[in-house]
Amino acid sequence: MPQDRTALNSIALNRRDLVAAAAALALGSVLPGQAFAQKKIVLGFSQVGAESEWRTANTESIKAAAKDAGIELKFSDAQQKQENQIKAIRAFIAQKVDVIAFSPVVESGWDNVLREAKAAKIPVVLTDRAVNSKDTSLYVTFMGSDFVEEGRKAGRWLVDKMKDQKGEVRIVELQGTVGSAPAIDRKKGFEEIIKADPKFKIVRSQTGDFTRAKGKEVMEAFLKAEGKGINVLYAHNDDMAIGAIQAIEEAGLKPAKDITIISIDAVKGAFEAMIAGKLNVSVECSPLLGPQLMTAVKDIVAGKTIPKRIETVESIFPMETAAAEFPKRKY
Ligand code: GZL
Repeated sequence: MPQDRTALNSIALNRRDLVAAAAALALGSVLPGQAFAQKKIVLGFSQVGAESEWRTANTESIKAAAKDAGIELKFSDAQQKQENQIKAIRAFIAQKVDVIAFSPVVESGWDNVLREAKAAKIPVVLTDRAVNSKDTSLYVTFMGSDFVEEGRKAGRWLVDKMKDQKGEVRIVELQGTVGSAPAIDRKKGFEEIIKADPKFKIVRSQTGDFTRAKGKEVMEAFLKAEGKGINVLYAHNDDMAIGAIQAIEEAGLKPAKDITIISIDAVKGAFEAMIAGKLNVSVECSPLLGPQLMTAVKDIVAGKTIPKRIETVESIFPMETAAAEFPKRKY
């Protein structure tokens, strides 16, 4: 009577399993279905808010990249308030996350909470925006754009556009959030370039807080004060430029023709405005930091050394290139 084949098979299977498991362990690999529980990395992320198209794309990039990387993401939206970010960071410390990352809404006021993270031995990554702390041991790396260079790119484009302009070039400026790194640095880079020629004059400059609504409101005030005396609008982001375009049209003027408009981010709304002939140029500021952040988080947890500064490479898009570029855009 042939022995019970099923029983024979199951013994063979078990033996084979044992050999395979031993080999897998020896090789450091893990068999499907026998994955040994590896603790998931937990990342606490405090986001500025949801103030602009750029921020939305940045949040989407971080959430998608965490999922792809198998990292557990604890995400907090600070609604553009520093006190909410500080609260979130303290909560991450209490939860003993593996790494904390955040985009600081403003440059200053972070030393105390970052010292608390350091005391708790939780590494911190700055994404998108920097802090102005003198103690650079309070964070492992700062990854994001060079905002001063973005401002220089905007200035160089304007100087070239106006090279044959003889008279005064009167500029109004919509600044980003007061005290934020992008607002401080984009102003600095732009002024560094235009100061070479005294014909360029910034006649009005005020914050629009990176939002469409505030950008429109402030541009309405500029138009009321300056009438037809505005030649150029320099907006620190596309959302404020798009709000300002509405105000310019409601004032009976032609955006990008009566008033040359320069902005920064190069989000979808900017390409749509350029294709419609209402925005002259947008300097790229990529929000797609998610994959780089997750790589850095994994490297930090693995004990690897990472550069103190990881800079995103970016371009500039004048309206003449917008239609061709738009289909290729990822945000
Ligand atoms: C820049 C980012 C800025 C964007 C704005 O990296 O911090 O914040 O330019 C966003 O659109 O609100």
